[in-house]
Amino acid sequence: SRVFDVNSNRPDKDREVNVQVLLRCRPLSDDEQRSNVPKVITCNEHKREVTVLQSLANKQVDRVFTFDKVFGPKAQQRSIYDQAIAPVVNEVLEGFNCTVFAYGQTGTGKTYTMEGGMRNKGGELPAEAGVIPRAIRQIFDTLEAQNADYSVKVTFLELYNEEITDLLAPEDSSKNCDERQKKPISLMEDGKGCVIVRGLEEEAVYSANEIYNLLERGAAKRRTADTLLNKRSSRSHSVFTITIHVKEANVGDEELIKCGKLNLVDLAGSENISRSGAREGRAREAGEINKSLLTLGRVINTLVEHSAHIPYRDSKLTRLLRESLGGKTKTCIIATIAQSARCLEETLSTLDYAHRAKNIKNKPEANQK
Ligand code: ADP
Ligand code: ZZD
Repeated sequence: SRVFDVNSNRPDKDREVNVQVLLRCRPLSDDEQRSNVPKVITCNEHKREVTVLQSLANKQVDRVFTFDKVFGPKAQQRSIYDQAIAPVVNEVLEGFNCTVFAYGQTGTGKTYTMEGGMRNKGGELPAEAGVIPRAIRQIFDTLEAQNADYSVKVTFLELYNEEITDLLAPEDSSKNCDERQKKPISLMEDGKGCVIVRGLEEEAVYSANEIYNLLERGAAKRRTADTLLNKRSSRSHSVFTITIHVKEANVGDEELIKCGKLNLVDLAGSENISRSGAREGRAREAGEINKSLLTLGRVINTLVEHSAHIPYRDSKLTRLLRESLGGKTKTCIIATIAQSARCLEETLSTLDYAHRAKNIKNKPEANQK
């Protein structure tokens, strides 16, 4: 029996869309260039192919992977945004929920892609600005030009060791550092199967500049946490969410409100769940197993294998992003890799993971009230 969507009279299957998977390869760093490490990656943007090639006496690797889009080492922040992310943000403005994940080994450019760097202050966005600041600008530029009533809210959280930190929580100077961190944040189900993050600061914002100030607060807070705990950033996930409500023109007596949500997720380094059993054993002893990242991988596997039980509930990250994985959200994954032979093993594991994720299907639905 086929299920029909009452709104469109189309078979349910027709609404299925695959997760979009993009691949970005960063250029060699100055250090890598100086030490003359061999490159093992070639990107063909036109054919959307990545080739991994290494010929050593005792080890041959020659593999080709195809993705929805491929961005080589010369690709600029702006061109990735314009080609791959701007269409996603347009969907959010049309009332869809969308999620962009960055996945890859530490040091391959997840944060550079999602956040970017900041050279000059104020006014224009720097050329190094990443997805988050560009999405904010596109959203406000569009909303301001539409001349409609709208509201924009943002949240910014970090998930480390299955604990959520609110990166936007205002500093309370009357409390010491420990107490400040202890504001309880919990995940709750709302009865309709949606997860709500309770205790999270949700800021209403009225201009792109106002959000940049919040980002600064968030980035500063994260840096403090970083110095308190070494290597935290490679093991933590950060989730920036922007929610938009737009009041469309009145249709008769009824008010039409479009609501769209954009999640921008910078995942922990993929080396944290390396397949090597020995490494996992040692990591587990050190309490370093990244439950959320491990569960994300399992959720992807079970979705792709069409298994009956999908272990969403096994971690905070997968509870939080459940709708993005097999649900009603449109999802895009940016897999990041480096060209260097030194990264080969992790690169192959990232490419396999990303390639498998191409098979996930979602059923996006616009939210209209
Ligand atoms: P990750 O978040 O995956 O650990 P980062 O975003 O911190 O990696 O990137 C590691 C370093 O490489 C940073 O210094 C960053 O500025 C640089 N980098 C990453 N991607 C690029 C790129 N495409 N072009 C230029 N520099 C990059
Ligand atoms: N990647 C930098 C932050 C870091 O790791 O600290 S770059 C962008 C998105 C989310 C948070 C911060 C930013 C970032 C920034 C830097 C410094 C102060 C505020 C914000 C940024 C970069 C370019 C344009 C806008 C914001």
